[in-house]
Amino acid sequence: MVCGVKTLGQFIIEKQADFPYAKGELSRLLRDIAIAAKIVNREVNKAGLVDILGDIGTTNIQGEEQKKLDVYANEQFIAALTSGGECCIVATEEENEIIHIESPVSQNAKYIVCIDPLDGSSNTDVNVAVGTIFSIYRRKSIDGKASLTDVLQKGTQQVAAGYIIYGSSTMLVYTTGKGVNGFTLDPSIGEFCLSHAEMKMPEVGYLYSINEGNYVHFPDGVKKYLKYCQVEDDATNRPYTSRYIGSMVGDIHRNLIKGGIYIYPTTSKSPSGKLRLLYECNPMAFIIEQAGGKASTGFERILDIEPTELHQRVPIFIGSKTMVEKAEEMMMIYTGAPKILNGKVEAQLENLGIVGGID
Ligand code: AHM
Ligand code: MG
Repeated sequence: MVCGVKTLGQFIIEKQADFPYAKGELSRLLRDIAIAAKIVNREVNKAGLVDILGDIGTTNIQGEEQKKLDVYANEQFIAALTSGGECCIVATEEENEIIHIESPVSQNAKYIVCIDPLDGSSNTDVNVAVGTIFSIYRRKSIDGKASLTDVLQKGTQQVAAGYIIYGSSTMLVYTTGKGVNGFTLDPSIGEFCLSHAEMKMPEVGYLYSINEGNYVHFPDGVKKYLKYCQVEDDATNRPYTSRYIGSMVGDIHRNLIKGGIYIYPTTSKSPSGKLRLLYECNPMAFIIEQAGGKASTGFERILDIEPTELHQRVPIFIGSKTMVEKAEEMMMIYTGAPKILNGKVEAQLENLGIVGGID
């Protein structure tokens, strides 16, 4: 081992002391996820070489059935969580129903994992960063078989959350509620090594990330916020820079490091937004809050939402605290209750430096 390098495994064991009653189960669960991530990383990296990108059901030159990477990633994470023994239910974005893990080693398992195995997978065809997002809860029920009720917990109940970004380098970033740490995969030793200790998101940012092609479908609050981002104002360093990959992990990872906001709002076409509360929004919100940022629906904190369905979608505004707060203010004024839309709004609009209409 190279002197001075701290691997994810070493770090996890060291941090186990933060949880006085921990018996190592959570550490082993994180280790299982990291192992699957390395396998998925290998396939993502060689995807172009082996033509793994073909449609499901087609046959490759070796006569093997092709699997798309998102299907492959889903299988790898489920397999790792099944053999690891610490997880009783996996809920994955790829499956309609929860998966009960009933292997003999999992009989006393008390953790629930919600996972988006390969987010932004439409980007794999074009060699752009994709990611895995995961969220870990403790089951609430004491005995018997864990159920959907154990999965539908508020984001505040997460015991850990993280993402893996398969990019120009591969990183695993996670939190257990005591700050955020990032590990870069060193391919020469096959280990995630601590590279970004105690990550903090800049409170003020200058990047905004949103699919602006949907502009006509956005609520007025979002339209007004975008105009705010685009207006020239030297004092607040506007106009801000627009950056959108279309891969949530990539966009949020960049904004976490540089400062910025990522928005996927409701649209007239997707009235609940696009992104899933359990697999995407809650874990990202936990990480970003732990790094000093903020995550909301525009009106309420993401982590406070009581889930009602497994694949529930919510709008999300996530990133640097001051940017999210400004967007929330715009949502409250322009998309909130109509009684707020009065003469006072115009005055606030002027204060914000917005000139002209929103269309
Ligand atoms: P997916 O889970 O089907 O990959 O969708 C989630 C992705 C996010 O990573 C990304 O930010 C967003 O969808 C992009 O959506 P759009 O193409 O509508 O901008
Ligand atoms: Mg996704």
